[in-house]
Amino acid sequence: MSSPTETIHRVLDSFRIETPSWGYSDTGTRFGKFHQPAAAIDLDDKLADAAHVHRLTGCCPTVATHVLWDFSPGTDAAVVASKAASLGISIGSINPNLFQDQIYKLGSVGSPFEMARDQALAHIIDCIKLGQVTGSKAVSLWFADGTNYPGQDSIRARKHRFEAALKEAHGHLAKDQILLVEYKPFEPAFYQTDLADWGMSFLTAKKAGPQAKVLVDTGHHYLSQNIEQIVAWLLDEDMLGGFHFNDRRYADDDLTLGSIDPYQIFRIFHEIHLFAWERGGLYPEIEYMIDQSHNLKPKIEAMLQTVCTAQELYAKAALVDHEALLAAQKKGNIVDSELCLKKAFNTDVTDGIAAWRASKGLEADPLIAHRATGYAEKAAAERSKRRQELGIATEHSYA
Ligand code: AOS
Ligand code: ZN
Ligand code: ZN
Repeated sequence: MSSPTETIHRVLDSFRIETPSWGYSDTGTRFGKFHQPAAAIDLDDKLADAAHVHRLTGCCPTVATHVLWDFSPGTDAAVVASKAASLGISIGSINPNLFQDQIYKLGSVGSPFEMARDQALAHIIDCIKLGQVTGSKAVSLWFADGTNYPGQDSIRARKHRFEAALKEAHGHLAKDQILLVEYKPFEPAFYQTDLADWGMSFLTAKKAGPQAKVLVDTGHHYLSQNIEQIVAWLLDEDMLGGFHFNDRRYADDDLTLGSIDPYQIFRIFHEIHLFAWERGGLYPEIEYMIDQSHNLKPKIEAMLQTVCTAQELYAKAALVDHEALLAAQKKGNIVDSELCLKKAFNTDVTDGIAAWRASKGLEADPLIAHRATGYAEKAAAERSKRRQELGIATEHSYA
């Protein structure tokens, strides 16, 4: 068995996590938005921030983009891709927007209106093409579709509309592209959501075609749901496509990963490491992505905190002694089995991760390194000025 330091080194070498463009800009709740001086204003700012995070962490080479918020009809995707490349990153998952246009009032591909369904499908196909131009692997689908009242629409008819649209979309994928199908139990639909849980995403993805997989957003479950069991089942069925990482206390809170329940994320990672160990160290291809809105925390600090937490929990989960676990399970020794997990979770991996960072020429602590660069202060000064010139609302001054 390799030493903890070697294990940490090995697993972190192949661990990549994608940051979301929307995590760098001002976002809010449905009650309002609080502005931050250093928040990104446009796509150039978002790319610069994502590149800065990658420079400090060495494990965030791609940035997820949102079509509409990042790419408008006039945007030249090839230019965006080369801008990203010049900064040392690339465009990651493409996220279509199937929920903001007025036409989507009753849904997108699930809408009873053919006009809305056609527009939604055309938009998904455009996003697939955009992915081909930018060299992105994943087109990540989240649907706000659903109904608010019993009887509003036929649940089965909506299911069929989804199946038809995703099958059609799948036909447009290039060989190296994947379609990720996300689920969410409620919000904005409050009676019935068309893709409400992993089973619905699973069946819809299966019917769409072999390049479609399920995306697990850690905030998209009912309270107390066992997410690692879902992960284990999806792994076993070769249907786990990726994650949207965040944490939650109540609903889809989009809080910092591990801020509420780090053991939950550890248990998810444990299922992945165990799966790979059983296959002789062969890890499945999984897109690890962050989906958070940093409404109150400084954006870049929140992103760095998230990435570091993900690395820490991924490293800890890799330290589970799988042989000892298997032996304890075979004997029916519940306490020893559980202790295998607890022991790994309680291991301090700070030095091991710092050693990994040093071997990559990175500072031991990306957050401290970020603060030392003065990047946020410079961005705040420049972006505040630009906001004023553009007439965009700015933060409240308590002074
Ligand atoms: C919405 O709740 C989902 O988590 C989406 O994945 C995500 O927040 C969205 O795609 C960003 O627009
Ligand atoms: Zn999500
Ligand atoms: Zn969400």
